[in-house]
Amino acid sequence: MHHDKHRAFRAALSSGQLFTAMAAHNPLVAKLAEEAGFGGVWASGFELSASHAVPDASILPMSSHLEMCRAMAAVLSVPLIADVDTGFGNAVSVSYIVPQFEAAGASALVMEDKSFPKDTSLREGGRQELVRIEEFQGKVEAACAARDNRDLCVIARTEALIAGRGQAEAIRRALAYEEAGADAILVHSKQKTPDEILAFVAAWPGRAPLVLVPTAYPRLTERDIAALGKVAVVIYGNHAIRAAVAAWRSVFRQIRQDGGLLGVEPGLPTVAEIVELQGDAHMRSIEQRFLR
Ligand code: SPV
Ligand code: MG
Repeated sequence: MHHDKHRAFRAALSSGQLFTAMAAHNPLVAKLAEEAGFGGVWASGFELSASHAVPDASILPMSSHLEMCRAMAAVLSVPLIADVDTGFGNAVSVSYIVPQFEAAGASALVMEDKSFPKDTSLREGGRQELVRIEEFQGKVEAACAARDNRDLCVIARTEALIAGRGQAEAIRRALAYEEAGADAILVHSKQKTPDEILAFVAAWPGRAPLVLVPTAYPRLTERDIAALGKVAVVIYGNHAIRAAVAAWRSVFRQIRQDGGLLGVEPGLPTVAEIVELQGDAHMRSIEQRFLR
């Protein structure tokens, strides 16, 4: 059912064209991202945690991440990139979770080299502890060995820059993860300018394509990233939940201010639009065929 999407994502890694993925945390948001023309969807742990009003710090169980992925992949015809955080434990844990995310329909998995339980990357003063390089190589190898479909991509994410360990350590780690079999390397930075990431990309001596998450340095555009040549994927990490929070706050505030609904009505999608997004046409066709 998901094989075409897996093939499409694997092909995108070496296509020479930048693949774009928008964050989502539920199937409706995922469908809207596809509708807007993103190449794929990022099943963001940050967004999932935020949507439960808890920190992105290994607090929600793996089953919540898995169910989000299953539900989103079920409505998508573009690839889903699953954020599996640290792999929810060690290489043994990874060996057991990879088949589950594969069965859920993920076309790629992103696993980061932080220790479990993790803290979120972009928070000021976060607890950023990295596991040993050899330990994470074992986790990458375990992920690659545990997949059934060879087109399922394993993306190793280094948090060396996030942890303040510098470019040399980030490159050392990324090369070690490539050697362990990673199909691509995600390198994350929380610097407010693109300089740190641009320096990493320029210095990257590996063959594996790179993945960037430009949340902290939004001035770097897709055109800039494509021109770098070594980056295959850009992930927009948290813009769905931030857009939603802005919209919810504004509409709720206005209804309280006005003491009624008339003021917000013109700016909202109609109920009919939401019904359509629910897949109403499909249910109507079932009704016609089978309800007697
Ligand atoms: C996420 O969206 O869950 C990510 C990206 O992992 S970040 O929050 O920037 O670490
Ligand atoms: Mg995450």
